[in-house]
Parts: sequence; C-alpha cells; structure tokens
Amino acid sequence: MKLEAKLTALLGTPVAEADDGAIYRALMQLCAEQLEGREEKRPGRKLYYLSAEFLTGKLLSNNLLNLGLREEAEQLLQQAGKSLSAIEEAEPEPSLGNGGLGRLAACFLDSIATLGLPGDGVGLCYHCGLFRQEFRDEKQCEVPDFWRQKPDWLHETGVRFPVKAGEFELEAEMFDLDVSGYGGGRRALHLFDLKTADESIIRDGIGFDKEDIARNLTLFLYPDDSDEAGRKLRVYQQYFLVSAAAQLILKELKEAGFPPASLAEHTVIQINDTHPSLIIPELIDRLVKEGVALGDAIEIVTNTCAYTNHTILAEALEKWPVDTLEEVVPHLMPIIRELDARVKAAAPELGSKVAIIDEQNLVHMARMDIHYGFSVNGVAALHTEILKETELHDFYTLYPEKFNNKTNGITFRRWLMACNPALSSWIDGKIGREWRKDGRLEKLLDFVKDEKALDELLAIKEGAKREVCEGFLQKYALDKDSVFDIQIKRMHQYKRQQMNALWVIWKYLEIKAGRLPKRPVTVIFGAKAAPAYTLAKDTIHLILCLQKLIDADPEVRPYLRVVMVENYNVSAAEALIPACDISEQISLASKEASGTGNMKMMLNGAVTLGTLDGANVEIAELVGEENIFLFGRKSGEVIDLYQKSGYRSADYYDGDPEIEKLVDFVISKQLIRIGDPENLCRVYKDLVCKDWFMTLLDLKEYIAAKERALESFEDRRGWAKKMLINIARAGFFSSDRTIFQYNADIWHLTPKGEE
Ligand code: 26V
Repeated sequence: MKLEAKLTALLGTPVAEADDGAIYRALMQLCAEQLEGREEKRPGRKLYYLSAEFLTGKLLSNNLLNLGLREEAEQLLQQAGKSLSAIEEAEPEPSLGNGGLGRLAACFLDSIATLGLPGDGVGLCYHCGLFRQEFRDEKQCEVPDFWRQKPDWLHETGVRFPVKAGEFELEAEMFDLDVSGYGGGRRALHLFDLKTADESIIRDGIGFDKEDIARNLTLFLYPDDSDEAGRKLRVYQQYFLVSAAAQLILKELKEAGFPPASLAEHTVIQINDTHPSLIIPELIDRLVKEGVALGDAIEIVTNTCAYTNHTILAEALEKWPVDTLEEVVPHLMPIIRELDARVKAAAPELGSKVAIIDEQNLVHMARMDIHYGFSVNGVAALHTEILKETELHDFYTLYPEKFNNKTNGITFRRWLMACNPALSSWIDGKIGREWRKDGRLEKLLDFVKDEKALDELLAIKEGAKREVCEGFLQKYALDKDSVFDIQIKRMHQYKRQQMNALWVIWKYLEIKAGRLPKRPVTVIFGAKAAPAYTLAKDTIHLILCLQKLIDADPEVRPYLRVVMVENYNVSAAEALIPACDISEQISLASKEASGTGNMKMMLNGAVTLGTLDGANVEIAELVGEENIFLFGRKSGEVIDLYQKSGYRSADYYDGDPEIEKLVDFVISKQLIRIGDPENLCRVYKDLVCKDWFMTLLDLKEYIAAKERALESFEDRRGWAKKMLINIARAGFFSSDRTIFQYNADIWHLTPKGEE
C-alpha cells in the first residue's frame, strides 16, 4: 500500500485535515508496524552494549529515513500543506544521555542495526534523565525534563527481573526501543526502569530524597555524587543496570539452548566506560550459583567482557569506597576481593599500582575491567597511545595484547542525510548515491578546482545559516552573513570554553578600540554544566554576561555577537551543525579522548580550529595542514608540564600585559554590573591562581590562529575548497567503519545473511 493510503487509513481522515499531533502519532504507528516486519531472531554469537547513557535524539525522522520512507513522507506532507519538521516539534527528545559518550552509543546502535550485526543495547530508562537547562539571571538552572510523554516509542516487554541491592528488594521492568537499520535490519535498545519509581518525590528543581532508593533509582541520570548519599545512589543505579543486564543475558543464552558455562562462546559484552563495570563480579557470582567453579567462572567472564575507556581525567575514573559497595552489593564484595587478591599475587612487583582495591580502600572500576576483560580500547589514535604510554602504562606492560584503538565515528544517517538534506542531495548530484551506503566521499575531491561546484557549496552553507537565523535562533536576530563560530559540547574546563570567552573579550576590546573586523562574527555556544560543577556553571555565567554586554552595545553588536543556546541537546546540534563555519575544538592537548562533534561539523563542511588532541589529530592528517587551523602546545609537552609541575598560570598573567588585560576584564566594572561578582571572581581567580587546564598557556596562539581563520574566510573560493576537502575526507569517521573494526577485532559476530 502506498504511504498516503496507509496514513489516511491510520488517521481516518485525509492528511490535509489532520492536526500535527495526530499525524505524528500515525507516523509513529506506521514506523512501528514497518519495524515489526523486520523481526530479528537470535543468531549465533551476540553482543550486548552496556551503557549508562544512550543519547538517541528524536526518533521519528531517523526511523523514517532508515525505513526508506522519509522522502516520500516529506513530499506527501508538503502536498497536504504540512511539514515534517513542524510535526516533529511534538516529539520530546529522550533524555537518556549527557554528551559524547551517550551519543556515541546511539550512533553505534544505528550502525550495528545497519550492518546487520546481532547486538543490542542495554541501559536504564530514566524518567527525567539529564536535567533541562534554563537560564535565569545569566545563570544555569536545572529543572526536571519529563520527556516520557505518551505516546512514546517505548514498548512494554513484560520482562521483569528481581534485583536485590542493599536492604532493598527491587523490580526491574524492561522497555524496548526499536533501533532501525538503514535499508534493513532492526535491533533493540533494552531499557530497565524501576517498577516503583515515583516522580512525585521530585521537588525544588531537581531535588529529591537521595536515600529513598525504592522510589528514586531511575529518576535521573548522574545524580549529584558530591555527598555520600549521592555516591551510594550512583552505585545502586549501576548495580540495578548490571543485575538486570546479567539476568537478560543469561536468560537469552538459556533460551537459545546453551549452558551458562558456554557464555563466552555465544556472548560478548562491551562495557561503555566504567559505569557498567559491576557486570564482571555479578556474572561471576551468577555463574558460580549455576554450578560453575569460581576459577572457571572468572575465566569465562574475562573472555566475555571488553572495556572501552573514554577519558583520562582522574576525576572521571570511577573509584567506589569498599564501605559503599559492602552496603549496596555485599554479595559481590567477596568476589571483588578475590579478583583483587589474584591480581596482587600475579603481579607483586607492580603492587598497589595495578590493584583493584587500593590502600585507601577504594575499588578502581577501570582496573577491574582491564584485568578481567579481554580487550581494552581507547577511542582515538592519540588517546590510545596516551593510555598505553602514560595513564595505563603498567597495565599495558602486563597485557599488551589486550590494548587496541577504535577511533570513534558518527552515523552519516543522522548527521548528514537527516540534518542536512541540501548538502546530501548536492553530494548525490556530484558523486552518485553510493556514499549513503558505503560512506565513501573521497570522489568529491574531483571537484576541488570546479568553481561552479565550490560556489554551490558556499550557497548551501549560506542556506543553512539563513535557516538557523530564521528558525532555531530567530529570537536573536543574527546576521546570516557573519562568520558562524560554534563551540557545542559539555561544559568542562578541559574543553576550555573559557578560552573562547577570553577571545570574545579580546575581540570586544579590539572593536572598542576601533579595530573593526572585516566581517561580523557570531560566536555560538551550547553546553550544560554538571549541577555540582561550580566553575563550569561560573563559565556559563561569564558567557551569558558577555552576551548581554555585547547585545546592549550598539558599537560592538554589529560586528560581534555571542549566543549561548539554552538547553543544548541533540536536536539543537542537528539545527546548528549544518550552519557551522568554524568548528571550535580547543581542548587542552591530551585531555579530549576523541570528540565526535569535531567529526559532525567537518562532515557538514566546517573547518576546524583546534589543538592536536583526540580525533583532531586524525582530522589534521586526513585534510592536511592547510585545511585545518591548528594551534597550541602538543600533548607530549602538556603531559611533561603536568609531570614536572611546570605550569604556573600566574607567570603568564604577570608576564604578558595583554593576557592580564583580558583576564582582568572578567571582573571589570562592565561585567560586574551585569553579573554576579561571586561567580565572575571565581572564574578570574581560577585563571590567575590555578588554571589546571592551562588556558593561558595557549591563549595568545589561539587568538592568532582564530585571526588567521577569519582572514582566510574572506577568500571565499579558497574557503570553499577547504570545506570540500573536509567533507571529502570525513568518510573515515563513519560509525559504520568504527563498528566494522569493533567486530573484526573484538566482537567476531556474524552479520545477517552471512550465517
Ligand atoms: C562525565 C561526567 C558526567 C557528569 C559528571 C561529571 C563528568 C565528568 C566526566 C565525564 C566523562 C565521561 C566520559 C566521556 O563522556 N567521555 C567522552 O567520550 C566521547 C566518546 O568516546 C569522546 O568523544 C569524548 O572526547 C570524551 O570526553
């Protein structure tokens, strides 16, 4: 049946007469029916991708695209005087993730389904997930994001598992989200919710009783863990996830007719960062209870689990106090102690450096993953090298064969085809449609000297910028002809949004001094700060104060604008990325494991302004030095500075009047009049007295590099050539490539059709 007939049947009226909400529900039902036809049976070996976050983004458009219905649906709606984007407004964005780690998991599921690999995601079904961000008085406020409005895409499965944690007897209820593959295939994202979760306990923003585990467990992602009750709740959440996951995995193994002791042959578990690490002792415990000898159970689980590291930041490498674990998972502590004892016996010379339980009685989750998993991977070439040579060097010496790199990737379905249809059809016109299947874009290089093609590319970017100005950012009345300089990512000091803010101050003072830029610049930020991360919230305050200062200044406003978008999320990224000219990737070298926004913006024809960090290194290699703006200290020098305590920000502040002037502006009369002195002073003081992530070290070079980028933007054809080369070289960053490599090196699953 044709789409129109189906839709009309579902609606009970012609499409033109239905309202957007009804059309949304009908399209949703249509997708569900089509997906049901793509039944996936349990094949041989199966992957479970365990993650605390899955940042899926809205689902309607993506499902239509993957089902091959999107173009037809858009045409049909247009004829009926409707628009898909307006209809999609009604869809709340699932709030199941925080940043790159969660979005990566979602891209991976898309690629797993597309490649026809037997693998499902397993996570938690948070009621409010990460908070919704609101700005009040130039500050971030956190409010609960009740995203689970009916109808939603979640299916009740009827599958339930008991979870005993601490003194609580809990029940995990499984909901499934269908994951559609592009051109075929369907997989599941299994999300567990606490049967007795109770939203009515939320009060005062995102506050709630942290000890009321039987009601709070699945309300929020990353509840504040700055106190003991918060840390305990995090462990409860993590255990709830892994206990339910372990029961699901063993149930499916049994249903497929295999004994528990054959787990490693039929199953592989990818542990996404350390949040699901308790799966290791939990599975060992369950195998032992099934009659497997302890030593065998340890070996089986080791051969089943693989670990991905996503950060070298010490504060993000989880360590839980033994006392907390004794309280929440007492049945696992004897196993964890046994695992630790075996490590200490096997590697006495390395002693406490590789111990699972350290001298302060902290349990190091990553260390458990490395000892008792068969694979450890970093997420970009540089990151993996740093893990091997520095952060995890002792572990690398013990197990060189476990270490491998899997450079991150992004799905081109969401991050090009769906978010940038104009660019996608332009690519079709130039090199045909095969890239949509194989991700290969290099053939575009044939057009680097084609002036007509370059002009078309510039026109597409202009169109995207116009769309943002007239749509998503309409209320700011932005100049579509200005340079769009975009930094969108979690707010964190190592990502150095504060350095970009100091550039804004520099440009503001330049304009005030009469040195006007050739073309106006629009600096766009998007970021949420963790609720307990004071300095990150202070940086948001600084940026919002700068935004207000400049907006009110008729001398500066025509040349420089700052916009910090409220509640940055996947949908905001989809709106902004096609319109990006300069992609800000300015982390302190060695600190950003990979980055994935860098790949998304490159794929959409932005040019990177960045340090040699994370995947920027691979971007630079692919596009060549003339098609990226690099600056700043290299990772080796930075690591050296940390090792020798060789950086003092005060030296840079005292030693350079220009740096001093920019930093002083943070607590200038102008800004204090707008903002809160307490927050601004904290930013100032941190920059002068601490600056752990070395903003001042790279500041001057950053300013110079950004000037070079702005200058080069004026050679429009030259810039278009850079854009084209960036797009053409982005093929490597398809998550299909990443998943192919995970499968070839770690998972060894048989794709559908090749059984
Ligand atoms: C997470 C959180 C959660 C809220 C509380 C504070 C906090 C601090 C650090 C982290 C980092 C978790 C790890 C993470 O998200 N890593 C990111 O993973 C991406 C996918 O591999 C990668 O592209 C990013 O470079 C990396 O930062």
